[in-house]
Amino acid sequence: MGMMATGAFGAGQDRATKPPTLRYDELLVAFTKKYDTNRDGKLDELEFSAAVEDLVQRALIKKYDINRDGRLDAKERAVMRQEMEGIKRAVVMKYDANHSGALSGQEQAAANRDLLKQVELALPKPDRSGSK
Ligand SMILES: [Ca+2]
Ligand SMILES: [Ca+2]
Repeated sequence: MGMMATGAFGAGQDRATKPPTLRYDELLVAFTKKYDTNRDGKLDELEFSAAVEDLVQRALIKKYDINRDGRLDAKERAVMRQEMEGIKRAVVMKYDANHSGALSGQEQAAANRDLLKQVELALPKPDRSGSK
């Protein structure tokens, strides 16, 4: 579906400077830390959904912010909404296991999980040649 752009994690500040080179596991730790709202050291379903939502949000702004002012105005939103409708329909069709026409919590969770997988795939691979 191609909406998860690389660099979704680093969106925002430091656009001009070169992206910080984080190690993969450090990235995951930072990711968990950032979205672990109840501070139990791991991401539960709710925190995970919020994390995915945030990442998607950043990716969307990156993708649809045509005039690059950092936010989506009505026109940019309209373009986004149109495309999102199509994506949403495709996602529902794909993950709607019980064919209810909508995603239940469980189906949504499966969709989110796949989404995060895509994010991970977009990230630089962990360096296996290095020793530790
Ligand atoms: Ca937690
Ligand atoms: Ca804009």
